[in-house]
Amino acid sequence: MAVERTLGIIKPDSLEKGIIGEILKRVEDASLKVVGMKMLHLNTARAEGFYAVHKDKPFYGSLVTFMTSGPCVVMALEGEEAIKTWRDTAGVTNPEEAADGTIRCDFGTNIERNAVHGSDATDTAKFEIAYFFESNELVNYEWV
Ligand code: IDP
Ligand code: MG
Repeated sequence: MAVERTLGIIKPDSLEKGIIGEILKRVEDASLKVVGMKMLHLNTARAEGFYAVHKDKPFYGSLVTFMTSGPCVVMALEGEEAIKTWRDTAGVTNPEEAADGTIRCDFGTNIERNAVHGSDATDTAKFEIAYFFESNELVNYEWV
């Protein structure tokens, strides 16, 4: 196993529900360490750029509208197999299909308003972390 970093987002629907803390608890319970964190209210251009891979999908416009509808929390998360660990903790895209105990099962509203984002691969994690964080905004510390 290898220590990796991944990009997580606590999406605007979660902020509306007042569950930032509940989600951060899931992060740390999954042995994922927050090594970067900031609150942002994405504008259209920044949300479009982040989700550019989906620009030809039918849900792209609605997704961008949702992601710009309110603030979010972006997080760089570090841990063993962080990319898979965070996606497993989040659950599959559609909350109706997400396994019991996952964030999306417990807190997601629908396939669009699904509580959190997680990078899906090494290259996307690198791109997505750099999309929101300068290298000097990422920290190192040890859990003791
Ligand atoms: P992921 O977040 O599980 O990786 P993606 O397929 O990368 O899922 O889609 C990005 C985001 O777009 C999802 O998290 C969700 O918010 C939204 N989304 C995905 N599929 C649909 C859909 O079929 N309808 C509406 N929104 C969708
Ligand atoms: Mg994805």
